[in-house]
Amino acid sequence: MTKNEIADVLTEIGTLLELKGENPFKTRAYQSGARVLEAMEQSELDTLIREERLKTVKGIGDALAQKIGELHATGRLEFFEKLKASIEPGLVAMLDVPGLGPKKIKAIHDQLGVSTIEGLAAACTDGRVAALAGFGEKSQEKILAGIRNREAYGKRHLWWEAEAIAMPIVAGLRGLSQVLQAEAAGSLRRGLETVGDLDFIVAATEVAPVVEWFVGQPGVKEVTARGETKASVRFESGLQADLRLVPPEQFAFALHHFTGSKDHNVQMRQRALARGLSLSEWGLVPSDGEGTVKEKIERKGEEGGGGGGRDAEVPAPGGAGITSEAGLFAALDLGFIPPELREGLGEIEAAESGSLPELVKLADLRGAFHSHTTASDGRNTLVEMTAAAEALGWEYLGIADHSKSSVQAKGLGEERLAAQVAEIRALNASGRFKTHVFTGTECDILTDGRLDFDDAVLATLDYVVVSVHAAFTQSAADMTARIIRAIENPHTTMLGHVTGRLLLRREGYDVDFAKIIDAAIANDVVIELNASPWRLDMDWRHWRKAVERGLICAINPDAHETAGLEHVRAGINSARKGWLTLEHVLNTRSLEEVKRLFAGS
Ligand code: DGT
Ligand code: CA
Ligand code: CA
Ligand code: ZN
Repeated sequence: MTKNEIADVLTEIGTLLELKGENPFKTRAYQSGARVLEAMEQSELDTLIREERLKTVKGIGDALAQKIGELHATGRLEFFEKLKASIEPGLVAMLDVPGLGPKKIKAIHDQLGVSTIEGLAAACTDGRVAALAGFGEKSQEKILAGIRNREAYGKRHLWWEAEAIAMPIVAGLRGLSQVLQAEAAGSLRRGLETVGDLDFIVAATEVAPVVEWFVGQPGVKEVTARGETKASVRFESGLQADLRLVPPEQFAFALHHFTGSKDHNVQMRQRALARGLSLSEWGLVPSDGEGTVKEKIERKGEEGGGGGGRDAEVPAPGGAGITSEAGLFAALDLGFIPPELREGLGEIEAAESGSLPELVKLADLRGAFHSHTTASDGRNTLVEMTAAAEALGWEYLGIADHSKSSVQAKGLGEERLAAQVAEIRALNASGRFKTHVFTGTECDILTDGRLDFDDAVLATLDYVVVSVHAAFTQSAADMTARIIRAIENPHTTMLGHVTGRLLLRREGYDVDFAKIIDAAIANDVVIELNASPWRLDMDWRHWRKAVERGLICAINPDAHETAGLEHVRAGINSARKGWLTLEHVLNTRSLEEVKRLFAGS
């Protein structure tokens, strides 16, 4: 295990011990042990363990050193497994309810005997929670709202997490000897920020072994359907997946249909009808107005439309000669529409007139701004982050640690910021990495729209990201005015996470997007597309119109550890869904160009 993974386990142990009501010194030891690890470099930890010197580090005692060593070597810890098993799962689930920490959960459990989410909801509804010391009406309401949200949110999953489950399945399917083609379709393929369920489409020579393999995948908790051409499963995370098996001649049609979206499909079908054709998940056939679609498809099969069998269970394909989605689009006089654009928002018209955008792609990115280091709340050092950016082939990396008002995130004051700037300049001058590091800050936008640093301090930096991190409950008018005031500061380079939303956890604050976008354009301020899979903020639905008006986007990883730099993959999805091309995205530009831009602002 890496140091950050070990730190996660230690933090979780601390939480679970708190949930059990263990002695606070003990729980705190795990939490501070986690912080100590986070502040180290990986290589430092490796050395300390190899030389058996870990327990000499301040904040790490014998017991902790032994556990860290075990996790480092084996990736497992028996103590942790036993601890998890000793706690009722309902109590652990309660940790996900906003407003509930381990101490409160323990109080509820001890005093009301409640150990499930359902029991907790009931105890809130009949007022028992409010009656507990330290709770009250307000927190009872908040807990109940949190449970309701959890139910609504629980039906969807982050794209990032869904993709991590889907990728190995697609690879595994492709590796089966009976499989000719396999793809993940649905909202995952369209790059939507959250996914309801996974949809796999497979063309195979034989069905049974493929279904067998699919339902036997690790993490499958339940097989919810199992038929001749379809199987559905539910994974441990609650995510469900449909597998559909089709004969090879139908693959392109099934892939297109199950990629959706529904709105896109409806428009495609209308377009086909206008050409005297009937488009379905099985094929493209003449719609001669006689009989049902199925009969027509079968008739088409008899005419030899694609070599399909006459078995009534397996409709024969139409669309003779069409073997790819590109072929399908071409048959309807359309250019290939990338999956991300298939939302029924004008992509068919653009494909018809040949004006589809050449969408920005991962390989276009030459660097990124907005990453954190151990100086604030990041979990890798400046050097580690730079090495990771270099490994990605990036020409530049922007550091933007938190500013002093973000106390919880260890925000930097003026002195520490100056020290970091010096450290970055020295690193650049040393020539140790090919990647150039830009000095920056993620500067808090204070309640009234002023910035957390004086102009003279901001002037010492290459660039300035400004973000809201507190006082989320302002009215839309106040929040909009606050953000615009920050945009109007001459030192502001870009605006961070416009709404502060956390997908499936917290709605963003209410803002007037049009006003903020116009202010950004007027002040030459870039708006970030925060690529953290939990944020993807500003939302893709706003980007197309914004860049048409002249806004520039930065796809910002908001990385808090080296692995977080890869979040730009999620950002690219949203950028593509927002119709963005290379010209619209600041971090597709060369180092020299960005340097010039920053020098001029
Ligand atoms: P999700 O799973 O809620 O994130 O969204 P999708 O888009 O993956 O939706 P899903 O899994 O229900 O169905 C996959 C695709 O199948 C969907 O994008 C379009 C197609 N589809 C499903 N139901 C219908 C329908 O009633 N009409 C049409 N035209 N297409 C449908
Ligand atoms: Ca789906
Ligand atoms: Ca589905
Ligand atoms: Zn932030």
